[in-house]
Amino acid sequence: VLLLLFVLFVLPVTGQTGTDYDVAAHYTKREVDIIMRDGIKLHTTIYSPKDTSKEYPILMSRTPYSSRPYGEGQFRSKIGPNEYLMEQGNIIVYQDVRGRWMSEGIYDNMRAFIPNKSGKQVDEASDTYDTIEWLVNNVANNNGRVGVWGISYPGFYSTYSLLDSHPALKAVSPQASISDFFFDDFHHNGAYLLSYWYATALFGYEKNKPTDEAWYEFPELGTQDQYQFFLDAGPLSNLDKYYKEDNVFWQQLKEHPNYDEFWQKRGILQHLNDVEPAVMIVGGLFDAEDLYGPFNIYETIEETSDNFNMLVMGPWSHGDWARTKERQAVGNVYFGDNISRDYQKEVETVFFNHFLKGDAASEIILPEAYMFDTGLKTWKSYEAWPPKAAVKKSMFLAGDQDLAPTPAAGAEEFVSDPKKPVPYSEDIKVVFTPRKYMTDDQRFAARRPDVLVYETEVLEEDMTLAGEVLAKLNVSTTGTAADWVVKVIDVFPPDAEGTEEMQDHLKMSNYHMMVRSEVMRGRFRNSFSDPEPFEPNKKTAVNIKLQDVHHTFKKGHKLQIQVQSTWFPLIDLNPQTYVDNIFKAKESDFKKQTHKVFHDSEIIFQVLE
Ligand code: PG9
Repeated sequence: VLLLLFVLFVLPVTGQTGTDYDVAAHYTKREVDIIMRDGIKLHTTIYSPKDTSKEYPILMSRTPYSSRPYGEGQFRSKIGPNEYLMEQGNIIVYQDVRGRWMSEGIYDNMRAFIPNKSGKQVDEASDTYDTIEWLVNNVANNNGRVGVWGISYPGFYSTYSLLDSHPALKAVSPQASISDFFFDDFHHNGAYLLSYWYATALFGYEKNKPTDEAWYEFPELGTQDQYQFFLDAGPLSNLDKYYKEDNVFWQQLKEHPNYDEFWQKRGILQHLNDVEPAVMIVGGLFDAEDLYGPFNIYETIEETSDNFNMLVMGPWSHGDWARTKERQAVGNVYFGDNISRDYQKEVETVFFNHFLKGDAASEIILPEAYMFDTGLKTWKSYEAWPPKAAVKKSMFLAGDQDLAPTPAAGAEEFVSDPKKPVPYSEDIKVVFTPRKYMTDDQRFAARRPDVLVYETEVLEEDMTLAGEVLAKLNVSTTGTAADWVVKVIDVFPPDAEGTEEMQDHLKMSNYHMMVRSEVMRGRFRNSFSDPEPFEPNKKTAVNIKLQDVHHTFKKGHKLQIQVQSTWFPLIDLNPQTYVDNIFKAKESDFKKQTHKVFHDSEIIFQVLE
């Protein structure tokens, strides 16, 4: 069962999918334990090209998901960032981060960076520095230049490598990188992602010795129906029985419901100053796990550093770009063929070759921002992101079904019932993390009385959104607490057809494609660290910044906004009466309330003229 869970839930996260490249024929494998400055040994697997007539850069990925398999002669099914880099020949290194799998030490989720370390003080930056120092001095045929890459948590360790970076580190590609667990993965704007509850099993338990056997257990829920399971479970405290006391991360999540020092010190954006290595940030525009990270890491480095820094955002879900499948689709929506392979060959390989093998001072043939238009289904290059030509355009939630250029008086209202929450998808199964809902058809939601719908007339010409979407809601509630969810939707025309490539030949007639979505837990509307209740029935401003989009709404389509207050079980239920800590709310705290959204609520788009 554990192996099945690992294959089903964790393997896809790391992008390690099968490949027909014969690794053993071209690489020798060596496993070493590298000693860090505090004496802890980190287990490191080194794949060196068998052709020793040349020198090669070192490409490293540091991971909490295991640098397995172990044992002589065994090779990972896919050892490199992509097959082109494997075929060219690079020294490829994987390392179990401190406290995971075969490495020693104690694990700490999103371990906080320690500025100005001294003596035996350690963090992921010092572990990376010490590892690179050992590699460049002990691995044969290396050319003295090192690259780091990684997807998701390995993306976070890639970003971390930029801090107090080793002089041999020349190119880093943080991909789907976590930047802050209060906005990536486990929370979105303070709302706890209940759909991640399962993942605390993977990251909550301490192992007591280096091991290549899973030491954690996923809870056995007895059903695949995740919506019903969590609805029946009720308050979050009822979930404790599935996790033993020693699930450290589950305890930490419950004890830190606000953006307090526990989360703040683990955020990495605050430390991204004067970055020296070249950086290529990669992410998926439909990445349900880490979308905040890529955009904010790119933007922070742009603001604080003069290094080469580029952004690549494609039509991908979490980690899609590392796979070798031909047909690229997210959920029901098909985007084209060979998109990932073309990116791997023409972007990722070019980036690493330029800075690790070529003349780094020469002009690189890559744009500042390489962005996929998820409406036109084509790539575009920009000199800046967001593009300088983007201009603000306001629309207002001006009435029933009316997304208008001007506000109106009055408000729309709906009853929000925690006992009948809005599903986040029509296909909710027990998953390690939510992954495929980001382009789902939202018609099911549009037809619910507790989802407010506003849309434009049929567009008479294409409209391209390029950049953030800011929802400036004016709301009220009969209660004292509420969550607010805003969804941006591309409504396809009645005659839209599915594509031949779509095996299910799904007709896209009237398809309500979700383009972007975000939640704001209302208590955090003025501060993530100092939450406050709503005053019943008082008109209150709630601003929600939705992550950037790059989407052309084509002529004949409509742009639709949906507003709702539950999004289950993607996020946990809000009791809708104010309690200090929702993780400790009681059954009696959960109450049906009537919410209002006023017609002067504004949605500010960035439109490419
Ligand atoms: N960011 C992803 C994740 C982190 C922690 C728990 C579950 C998922 C990832 O590393 O894939």
